[in-house]
Amino acid sequence: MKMNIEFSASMMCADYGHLQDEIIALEKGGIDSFHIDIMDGNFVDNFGMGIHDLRYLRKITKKSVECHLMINEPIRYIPLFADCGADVLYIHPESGRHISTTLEKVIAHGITPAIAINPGTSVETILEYLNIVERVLVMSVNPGHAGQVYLPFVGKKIEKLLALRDEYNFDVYWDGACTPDRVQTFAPKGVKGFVLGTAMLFGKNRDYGEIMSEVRGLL
Ligand code: S6P
Ligand code: MG
Repeated sequence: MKMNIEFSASMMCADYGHLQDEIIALEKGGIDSFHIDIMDGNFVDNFGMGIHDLRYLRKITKKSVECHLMINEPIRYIPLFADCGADVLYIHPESGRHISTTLEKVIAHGITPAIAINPGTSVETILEYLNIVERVLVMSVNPGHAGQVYLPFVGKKIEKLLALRDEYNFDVYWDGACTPDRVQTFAPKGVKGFVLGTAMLFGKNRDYGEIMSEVRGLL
């Protein structure tokens, strides 16, 4: 039986000269959702996408739009993200003082609560949050930039997290340096979804549909 895996396009890697065409081509190519990397130049050493990008995407697509918040004190901005139509919010445990309060606020605004963990953050650090979240986004590269090298020690952490799914009821997602062979290895283990960026989807001069059907063919 085919696995039902969710593939999300990392829009930070898209061609900004033709954003609407990109969204349409990705949808036609079979992408399941859109991933927006929001950065504040402080939590990470970069500026990614922002609230205007979220508003624009929300206007163009009916698919799920998830926001990965690489910003300090995200609790301050939950109503703003709700107002702009975010479907999922990924929160980093290092980004504020009261992360479980932040996650409860996400739920109160009707958004899917999710946590994102850096390569250097342990499963133990986020254990209690597993009682609250529906998803854990495992970063296989450090946050802040596309096109980085995969950190292989993250694989062990993914296995550890997967073993906790029944007890805590959440799904594991992958973000960073996602290649077809990593999908082929980790999807059968139980990873539910993958964020696709420059390693596999963007800047390849290939039809998105072709890439997507190739990767789905591996499952
Ligand atoms: C990194 C960000 C990611 C990247 C994605 C890019 O801070 O959270 O979502 O955009 O990893 O993919 P790739 O294939 O270039 O690593
Ligand atoms: Mg991301």
